[in-house]
Amino acid sequence: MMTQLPALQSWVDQVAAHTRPLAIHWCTGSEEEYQSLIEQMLVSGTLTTLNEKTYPNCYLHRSDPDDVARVEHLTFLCTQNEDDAGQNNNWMSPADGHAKMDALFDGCMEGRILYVIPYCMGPIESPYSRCGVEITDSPYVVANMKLMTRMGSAALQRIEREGTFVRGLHSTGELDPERRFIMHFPDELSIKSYGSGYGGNALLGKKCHALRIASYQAREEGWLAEHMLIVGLESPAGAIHYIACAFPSACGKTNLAMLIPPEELHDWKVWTLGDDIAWLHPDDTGKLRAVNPESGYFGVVPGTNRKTNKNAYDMIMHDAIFTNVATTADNEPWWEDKKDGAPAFDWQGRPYDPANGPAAHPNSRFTVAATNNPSYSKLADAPEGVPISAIVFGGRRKTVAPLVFEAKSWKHGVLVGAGTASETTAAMVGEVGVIRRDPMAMKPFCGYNFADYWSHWLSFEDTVPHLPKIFHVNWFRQSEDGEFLWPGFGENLRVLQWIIERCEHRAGAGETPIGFLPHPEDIDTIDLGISAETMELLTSVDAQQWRDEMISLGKYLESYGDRTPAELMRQQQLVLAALDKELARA
Ligand code: GTP
Ligand code: SPV
Ligand code: MN
Repeated sequence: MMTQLPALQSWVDQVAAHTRPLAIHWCTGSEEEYQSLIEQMLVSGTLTTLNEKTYPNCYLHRSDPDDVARVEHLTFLCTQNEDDAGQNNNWMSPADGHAKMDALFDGCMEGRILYVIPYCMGPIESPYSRCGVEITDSPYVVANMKLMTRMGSAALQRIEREGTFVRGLHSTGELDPERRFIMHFPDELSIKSYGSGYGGNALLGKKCHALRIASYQAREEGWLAEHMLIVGLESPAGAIHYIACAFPSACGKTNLAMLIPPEELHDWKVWTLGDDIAWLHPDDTGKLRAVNPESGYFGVVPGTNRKTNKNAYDMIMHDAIFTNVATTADNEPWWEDKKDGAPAFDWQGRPYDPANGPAAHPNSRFTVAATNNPSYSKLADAPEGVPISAIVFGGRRKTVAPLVFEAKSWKHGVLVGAGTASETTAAMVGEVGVIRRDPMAMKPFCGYNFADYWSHWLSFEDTVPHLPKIFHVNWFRQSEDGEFLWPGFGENLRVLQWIIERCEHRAGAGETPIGFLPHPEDIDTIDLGISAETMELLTSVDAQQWRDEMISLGKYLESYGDRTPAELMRQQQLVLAALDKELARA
């Protein structure tokens, strides 16, 4: 008996009988365990060392070239009733899902070690936290889970105390894209993932548990599990506001969560709580509070440099795992826009040749513990989380969406979130740069029907008296020749300052059909070198273009059928009517 919890022991025994591993290892989460896994992976070739002088304790993993991103087309939700999964998910019946996965798992761990990873998503002592156990045959997954989550003995103790846990079963299998599935059984609190070693497909505590399963539970229990960063912004006067921002994959969460104030705003301080996932709970003072279920980052590498984000650049110079980056002649990791060094070998280990495409894979990733981040908030471990002043939605839009606007109300804010659209990125398998609807940045991650999800969001107005204000941002507006019009990164604090001042009822804005927009002068652009025309463009909206946007959004919302909340359609109609009025006047 490795655990005092019979349900856990018997599940592990059952899985072992089915997958037939060479041995079973129960993870404790200790440093020694981490180091011995690293040693073992260096021997097997799963990892290689990087330059030990400049990148101490950093390792490179080169994945199978066909296993570099999330696979949304192979990710399923298995509920009794297909409608409960909604058209936002691929669906299979639980019986079929189990049958398919059980056939794949049969004997799949022969010759491999089965690792049992008890983990706690959220601070170990927090009532908001939830535990799980991942079984995997991948030491790379164990090492990543160690950096990213609170895993090991303390989590096991909590699991034994509580008796319930999410069961995640994972095997890298043969990495055959034809035999690769990620299945969720929310009613059973279980996950089965086969055939991929990539982050979101394999680190089951992250997207599978903390978003898909957790969102399903959150709906039943009256909270929200969201694809959001959490950051604390401390003004020169010493007031701290916490905000939670939902941007789709590879659209700037990690960077915003670790923002470094520009010179003009150097007396602001920024504290990172989380860079990818937020669990939002109503508290007994009538506010929404957030905890980050994770304790590390699995972040996009390309684009990280001393100028865009020095903290992120420094954070990944020690005690990090790199996946699918290139290397220099000095064996340092290299990636596009690093602005330092030059690639000698590409992400597949071939001598670098531009004819083969980018040196680092566009979705190459770093894994680090959050404690590597110099701006990691002391409150990240606070059981009670932090109160949220504003929720910010956003996406990657070359055109149409202005730099920032504020929703008129909570209900309108839910429409704004539901209407978020963004250009696809390399974080998922598929074409890049195609605009798609990504409501609340949860398209790949909502564990139930989006129509029910919007109703759930709307319901908070009845139960939480002091809800955050809702905003929408777009850092990615481009000129006709493809240049970003807004400098982004640290300069985004200028927009966040306006958001906070709106929360404090101090900043100016103009009311428009789409919400409150800042006038150009409401945003501090001192020393930014941005032209008046550009600011005018970024802080205005083309009524005709937004009307088209609203029409297409209306069709999208209606495509969810009877379940779409009438209130959401009403909000869409209100915006449309206001736009029509404005267009008639013009
Ligand atoms: P996931 O981990 O996939 O959920 O992504 P994320 O939302 O955390 O994205 P991240 O911050 O890693 O940024 C993704 C890419 O966008 C990187 O290449 C960044 O350099 C780039 N990026 C981030 N913020 C900005 C910005 O404000 N402006 C511009 N132009 N690019 C940005
Ligand atoms: C994302 O794709 O949104 C990520 C990376 O944060 S992964 O964990 O692989 O999903
Ligand atoms: Mn993400």
